[in-house]
Amino acid sequence: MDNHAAMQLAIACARSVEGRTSPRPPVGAVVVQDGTVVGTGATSPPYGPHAEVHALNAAGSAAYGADLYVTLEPCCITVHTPPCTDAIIQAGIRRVFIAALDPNPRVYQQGVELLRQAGIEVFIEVEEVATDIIRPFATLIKKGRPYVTAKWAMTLDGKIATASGDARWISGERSRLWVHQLRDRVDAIMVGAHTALVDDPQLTVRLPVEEQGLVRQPRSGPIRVVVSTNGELPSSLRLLQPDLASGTWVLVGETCMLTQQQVLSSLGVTVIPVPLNEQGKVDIEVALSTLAQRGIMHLLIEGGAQLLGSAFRQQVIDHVAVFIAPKILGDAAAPSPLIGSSVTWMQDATRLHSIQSHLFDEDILLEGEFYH
Ligand code: AOF
Ligand code: ZN
Repeated sequence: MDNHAAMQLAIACARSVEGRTSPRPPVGAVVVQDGTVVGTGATSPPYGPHAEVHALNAAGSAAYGADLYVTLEPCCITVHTPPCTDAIIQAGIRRVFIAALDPNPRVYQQGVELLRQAGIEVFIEVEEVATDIIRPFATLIKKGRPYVTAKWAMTLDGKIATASGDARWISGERSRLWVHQLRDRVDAIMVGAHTALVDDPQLTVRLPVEEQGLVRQPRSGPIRVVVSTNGELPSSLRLLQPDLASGTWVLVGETCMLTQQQVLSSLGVTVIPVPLNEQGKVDIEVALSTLAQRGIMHLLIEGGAQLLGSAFRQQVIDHVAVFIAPKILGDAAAPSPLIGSSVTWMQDATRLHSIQSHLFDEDILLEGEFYH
């Protein structure tokens, strides 16, 4: 196995635990002795061993004199587990290949330095994918809020539903499968109260085994989050049914009637009161830091227009994934994906960067990052 293949395997290990490690970064590690893989590992859910420790344990004595490929700079601190740098040194690893430095200021470059001081050769070969995988962790640690992906599907004329609210389905089956793969990588999925009412979504991951594309460690699924300032949600909603309710959080305004909060709690959902913004709605920035404190590292916002609009205005959307379906509604009354900002000149429009596009049958998926 060559360098490149070994790092790709480490990346696949990291990917297998995306959405399963929060608030820790998902990391993959591979130990290679004489061109043969002798151990692999991925970060455990909090607070089991880190990826490197799993890989070294799997390799056992074969780790002595071997190379370690790791998607993130090994940690050199004790938070919940002992430093990986110690384990690497003790195992007698000869060379370490790293695909991304740790954005945690307590580790950044210091993990590398410690390994070098111990006489280990360290190669930092930054891989874009490895950087992408740790973006949610980097956002959490630097900004104290989750990394936010906004996703929507729209027609060629930029509509997300008909004027009557019908949105099933704008995009095709293949696109919708991709959305379930995305849901499988995030910690929580958020919608506004209006979307919860009109669409009555489940916000669960539904993936046929053959479509998973990659082996993932099992988990109970992403947390479902509904933002509802007044907390008035009918108990008939699918998100509030007993099978889903225990994993559903409702962010209500601090002004939400206590009796209303009790109604929701009695259904089994977690009710989280959040201060209001100047418009008298749940303040999205405060909501996000509350979610971060509860361990949400990657949040997917699936609509609607009001919620996405306020997230956009607060500049908390990091990543956008938009499906464009080859359909036209042509109705001025049909809703747009995101509302509430006005820009006079095209040159002032907010632009995405790092654009990627894919074709899923007849739909285009456009993805990108915002500058900030
Ligand atoms: C690694 N390998 O698999 C992960 C790392 O004790 P914790 O889990 O809170 O982790 C402390 C820090 O270790 C964490 O903030 C991050 O910088 C790094 N995570 N490091 O060597 C891993 N998950
Ligand atoms: Zn570690």
